[in-house]
Amino acid sequence: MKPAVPLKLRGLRVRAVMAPMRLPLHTASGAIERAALVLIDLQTDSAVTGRAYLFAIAPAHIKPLVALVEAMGALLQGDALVPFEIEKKLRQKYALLGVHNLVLFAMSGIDMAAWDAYAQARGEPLVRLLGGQVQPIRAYNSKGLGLMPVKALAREATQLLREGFSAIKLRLGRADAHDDLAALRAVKKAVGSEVTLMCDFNQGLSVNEAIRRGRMLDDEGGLHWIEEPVRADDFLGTARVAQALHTPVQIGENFMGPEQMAQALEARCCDFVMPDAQRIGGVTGWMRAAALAQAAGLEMSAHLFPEISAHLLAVTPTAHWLEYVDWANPILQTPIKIRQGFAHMPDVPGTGIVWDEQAVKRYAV
Ligand code: SMN
Ligand code: MG
Repeated sequence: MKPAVPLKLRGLRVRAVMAPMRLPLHTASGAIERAALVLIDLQTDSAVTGRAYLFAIAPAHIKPLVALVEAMGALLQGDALVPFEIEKKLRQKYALLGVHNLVLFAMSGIDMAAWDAYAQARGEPLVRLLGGQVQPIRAYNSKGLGLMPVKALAREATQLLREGFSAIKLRLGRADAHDDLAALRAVKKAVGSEVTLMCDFNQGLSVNEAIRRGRMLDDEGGLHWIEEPVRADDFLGTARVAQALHTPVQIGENFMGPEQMAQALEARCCDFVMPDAQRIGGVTGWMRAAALAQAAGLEMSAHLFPEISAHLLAVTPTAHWLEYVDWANPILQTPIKIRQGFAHMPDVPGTGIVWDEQAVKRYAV
């Protein structure tokens, strides 16, 4: 029997793991070799437990992130499990500290776990609860292809396509622009012209250098988008870059909530947007961001979190690409399935996130 609704929030259990990554990620703004994940179990007054994970980027950020989620859990204890009300309360309580960065990550994690519980309690997959339907979502393989020697890049690119994808993303932003060009050429040569190829500078360039390198990439051709060429919150600078280039400029993984995305759209600074569930405000923030993208007529992709992003893109009017990484797979009972370049969300109640408890123990920190 389904539990009575609304449920009440009994507490949050917060744990952390350092999960192994099969391919490390070397970006222009630092390397990631293991996945620092914060796991949230949102316990209710019924048998339902909502689950979500956050990506702390580096081990040093785990402690403060866990502390924030726990502090918010204490504030919410006994409250009704109503995601919009939880969001309203947390935004009000954290107004003086500022709803950005780690605070916003913690709020987003709780929001995602709350929606998971909310959907489970109603016996529906998240996508259906949001008014959409279970469907395959077009995905690119975003693992690997970091700042590494050109020979290894070509090999890795073909290997990534063999996992069932026809789109991949190359990290750029080497000290010398010609080395970026050599990397792009090597990958293009290895994969052919049928493959969709994105690139990501991870905020590594100045505005002037981004225009210079972007023009070089324009001349070379074959890129689907140029991602985060300059500092993520420099919307005026990004706008100058986008205006100077033919290749679409993509940003959005660092939008801090829909309110900051609105500022980026106001500045008309990019051609595509790709919010990140952990920074945009979870499911609640994503739905607001999706409306902004629709109003602006911009294609919207997702950054990381493929398990929940698949549900979210299925209810995004201008849905574009899902970014596939397998970083949470080592601790998930049923990782999201990829077939012929599409992510398949599971038709089970909630998001489908269930921990492999033995693995969680193995990688616990
Ligand atoms: C990225 C940034 C930070 C963590 C993981 C991945 C990268 C991406 O910018 O878009 O994949
Ligand atoms: Mg990126």
